Order: sequence, then C-alpha cells, then structure tokens
Amino acid sequence: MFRKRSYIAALIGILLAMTVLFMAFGSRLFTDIEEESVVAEESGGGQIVVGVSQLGSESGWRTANTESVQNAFTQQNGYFLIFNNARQKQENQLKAIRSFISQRVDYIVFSPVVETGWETVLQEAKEAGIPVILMDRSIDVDTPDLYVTCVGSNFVEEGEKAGRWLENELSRRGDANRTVNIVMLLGTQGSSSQIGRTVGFASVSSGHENWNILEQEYAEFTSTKGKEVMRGFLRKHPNIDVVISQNDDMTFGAIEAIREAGRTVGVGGDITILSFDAVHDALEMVADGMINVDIECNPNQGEYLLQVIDMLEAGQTVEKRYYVEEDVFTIDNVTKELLQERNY
Ligand code: GZL
Repeated sequence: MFRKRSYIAALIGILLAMTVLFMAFGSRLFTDIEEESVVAEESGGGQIVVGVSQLGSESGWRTANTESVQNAFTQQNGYFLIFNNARQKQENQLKAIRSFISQRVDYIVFSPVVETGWETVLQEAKEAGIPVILMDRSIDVDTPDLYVTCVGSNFVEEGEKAGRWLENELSRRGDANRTVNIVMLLGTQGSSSQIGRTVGFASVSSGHENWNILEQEYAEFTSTKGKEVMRGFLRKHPNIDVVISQNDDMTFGAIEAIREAGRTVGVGGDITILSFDAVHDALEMVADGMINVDIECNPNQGEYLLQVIDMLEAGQTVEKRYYVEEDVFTIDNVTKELLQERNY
C-alpha cells in the first residue's frame, strides 16, 4: 500500500512540474531537433511562428544577440518562437532549418556559422514557401533570392575602422614610419565576420609597408583558443607591437597570455590591443586602458528583425541588407554613464 501511494505522489509531482514548465515556456521552446515535431501546432493559432537557428553560444556577444532575439519574438509581440542552438556546427543548423520547414513555420531566421553550404536547404525552404531572414552573419550564394534580407553588421567596414584607428594612433605617437610588428587572432574560419574584418583591415594595412604582419591564426572567437594561440605567438615572436583580435573573447584570452609572459598591454603598454565587439566587460577594460580600441559589433538585432517581419506581414518590400548602428570605443569616449546605460 505504501509503495502504491509513493508512486501516485511521484506521478502527481511529475505532472505538476510539466504543467509549470509549459506555462513558463508555453510561448516559446528552446529545443533539440527531435522534440520540435509538434511545436507549431501547439502555438495556439494566431501567432506568427518563427524558427530561429542560432549558431552557438561561443562568446559574450553571442549571448547578447540571443537575448535580443528572444526578447523580440515574444507571445506579447504576437510570436511563437522555436529556438535552436547549433553549438557551432553547420550540420546542426541544417537539421534545425529542415525541422522548421517540416513544421511549416511562418519564418526562418538564422545566423550562418559560415558563408558557404546553404544553397540546398534554402532551396527547400523556398519550395516550401517559407521566407528566410539572415541575422548577424551573411552567406555566399549565387542566387540571392534564397533569402529575403540580412540584418547584421558591415564587417568589412569594421575591419577598415580598425586599420584607420591604427593609422591615426601610430601617427599620433610619431611612429607612422617605424616598423610595426602585428599578430592577428582571427575568428571562426569562413564566417562572414572573420572574412569581412580581415578584408577590411587588409585594405588599410596594404598601404603601409612598415606594418609587418608577423602571423595570423584562427582562434574560433573563444577566449580559450585566443589564449592558446597568443601563447604560441609570444613564444615565436619576442617583438610583437600590436595585436588585432577579431572579438573580445579572444582578446580576454590573449591579454591573459601576454600578462603571464610578463608583457604589458594597452595605453602606455608595450603591446597595443585592437579588439572587436565592444561587449560590456571589454569596454570596462577600454576604460581602464587595457584595450586601446574596441570596434563595436552591435548584437541588438531583435528589434530590426521584428520591423522586417512586420513589413513582410504588411506586404511591404524590404531591403536586401539592413546594417545595425555601430561605434568605435577608446578611453576617450567610454564613460561611466555609457557603461551604465548599455544592455550588453
Ligand atoms: C559578429 C559575430 C561574431 C562576434 C563574435 O557579428 O558573428 O561572432 O564578433 C561572435 O563575438 O562569436
């Protein structure tokens, strides 16, 4: 008798837990692919069902980007969000997009981990009549009608901004003609952010024969890999003057390696640090003079995506490209007020 009562109690507990969970997340699901098969029907009708494939959770920037998307596609805003984290694997994004197609979502939104390999799955979405919107990164396809629009950053411009800042900084120091030894930490190989920032910076550095690029290596946009690669650079190159790091997380790792090697960074330091993203923790290091310049990459794309879908729902034509607003931060413009008011 006692055993039977305990089973019943356990069953009631499980049912209660499931009810609470569904009430908490009823308007959106963060799922693995297998569980998504019935989600669209459960949206309760009347809501716009959006399938989002986020490429991963590799950086502070990515976390902020995900929050921006989840804060946009809410039940209150009339949406049912199906959110999938691809953990940096294109194969997981392809699975998620095919899952969204099979559920006949209203829109597919994704941040492509790399630029290539999307034609087939996007052709499937097109044949299913599901509009696809890119966020953050872009793709390299021959037929641009495979996606409606891309909301993100101009990565080439971000790279150019870094190059121009270095030009001005070296002139200010009186080093415009001195040999400057540079190493570069590159983001995920083949991603539009890595390609664009590399191309943009090279468009400036190619005009300076005295800028000596000692070495560049992929460090996956993560702090762990950034530290590992920077340690290797320091072992091979005792004369590094400048580090170009294509995101703040790699910068955090690189600075740890540089300080462990007994070198100094930033304003007045012996190694100048240029970084990208401008997440909150990095801006605090800019304010403290440890990072010389941080080229902003704005992750707040949720509102832009909402506006685009609102326009599409209203039958309006949308642009092929929407660029988010971005700035350049140094010790001169990172104020306490700025640090307090930013949400990332
Ligand atoms: C840029 C984005 C990059 C960030 C990194 O839009 O794709 O990916 O710079 C993130 O922090 O990992």
